[in-house]
Amino acid sequence: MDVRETLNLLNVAPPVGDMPVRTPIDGSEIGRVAYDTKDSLDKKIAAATAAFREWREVPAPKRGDLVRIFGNVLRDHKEPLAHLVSIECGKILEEGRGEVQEMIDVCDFAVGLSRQLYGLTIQSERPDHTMQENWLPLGPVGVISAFNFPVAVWAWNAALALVCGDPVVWKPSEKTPMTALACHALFHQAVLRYGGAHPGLCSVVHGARDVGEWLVDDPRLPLVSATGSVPMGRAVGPRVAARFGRSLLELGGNNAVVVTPSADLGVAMPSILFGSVGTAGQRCTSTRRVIVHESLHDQVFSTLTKAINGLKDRIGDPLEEGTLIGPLIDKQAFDAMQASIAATKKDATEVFGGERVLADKYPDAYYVVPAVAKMPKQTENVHAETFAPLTYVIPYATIEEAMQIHNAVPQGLSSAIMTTDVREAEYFKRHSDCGIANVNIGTSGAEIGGAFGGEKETGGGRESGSDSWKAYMRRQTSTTYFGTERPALAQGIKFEV
Ligand code: UN1
Repeated sequence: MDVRETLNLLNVAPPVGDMPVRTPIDGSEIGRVAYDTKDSLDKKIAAATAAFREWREVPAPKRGDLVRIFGNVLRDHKEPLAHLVSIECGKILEEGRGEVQEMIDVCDFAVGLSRQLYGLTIQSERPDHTMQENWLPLGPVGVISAFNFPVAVWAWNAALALVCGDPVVWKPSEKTPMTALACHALFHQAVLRYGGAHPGLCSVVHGARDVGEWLVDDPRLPLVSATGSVPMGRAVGPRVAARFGRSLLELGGNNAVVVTPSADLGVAMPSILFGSVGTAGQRCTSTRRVIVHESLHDQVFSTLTKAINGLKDRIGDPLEEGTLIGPLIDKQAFDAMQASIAATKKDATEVFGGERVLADKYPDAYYVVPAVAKMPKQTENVHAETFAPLTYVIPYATIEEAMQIHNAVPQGLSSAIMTTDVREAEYFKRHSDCGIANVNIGTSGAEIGGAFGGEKETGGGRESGSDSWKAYMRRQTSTTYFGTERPALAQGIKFEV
């Protein structure tokens, strides 16, 4: 784990400041950064506002050129950036690579969009009139991102915002500031190759909650895109709304896989395992619940726990080849997991795993055996998201009951059904209340091409693919009269003088 060398490869000067940054791999300090003050944030937002005045005038396909170059810079630096992601947030290197790949993919997607951003033509009710709907740049976008996808989620926002004509002011999680600096340095390289751009086009601000609040309250940011917990979203949403800003919220998930009697378990179990223990259960799309037909309850629980048992020696340093489960982000995450397990023990018939491992080797880091709880039914404890590997296996009798259990939680991000019965699959898609509903693949690991996000307490936002770009632009309806007579009024109104 050579942080300095990795930063060198990414052209990042080791940052200076007094706020320590720690790696969850062993809890050691890997550097220090300086937090922004109200004044430095104000200057960055002012620069973004100035950059907007220039950038909005650049034709969208030319804006796409910069994003294309950025995607290529990312391709050239995929390995060291993935390495830094692993070091800073603890996900295994392979998943770090996947995260950088998501950045590259969304850049490609945004480049294509830069020649689209289609509006509409609308038939007018009046003679010699045309009606159009145009999409125009919105303004500087504030992005608040979480530790668990420290670079991809910013890229989803930034690549789209940039082709839409919007500068970006990014506040990364205070747990992962170094990867943000690396992205910023790589973006700077892209700007140089592009031939220059306003320095306020992309900026990074560091800090804790207060910095986030200043950003959220700033009327110069017409859109705030925030990823994090439900309590965070509850704070952000109303504050942005109070100033009539727009927010795009990606909050908690409580994602379930429904396993029906017709499921092909050879297809189902690998997805359930990856969803439950991959990224040490720290994805917003992680599988938290397996709602399984009562005839398979014992079998699915024992297959899952046996698989996890077989992974015990694959828990460890995420940079090491062969590791499949890295550490939790910090002690707070570990304590929250232990508290959830203690509460679950009252409701569960059996709880597997959950214990801390490797404490001798890494006294300041938190590695755990993923936990699985066998539940006789879904209880109140299951309604809360625990951002750690803790999966509940819950039985159901009928598909209607499965969906009732499925939809009973307050979150609505991702869902999946394992079935070979087309009727069950279609019933599930129609009744899942989530933003994502998969068939025979798990809840996590979405591609960038689809709109990503969820309903209910997940916040309703959509990012990355499909028409998510519309959040980064403002819509304008435009009616033009090209006749020579007195123009007609709509609705046939006569106003004769
Ligand atoms: C997140 O956990 O915040 O679908 C994002 C997935 C990833 C993104 C997760 N593509 O699991």
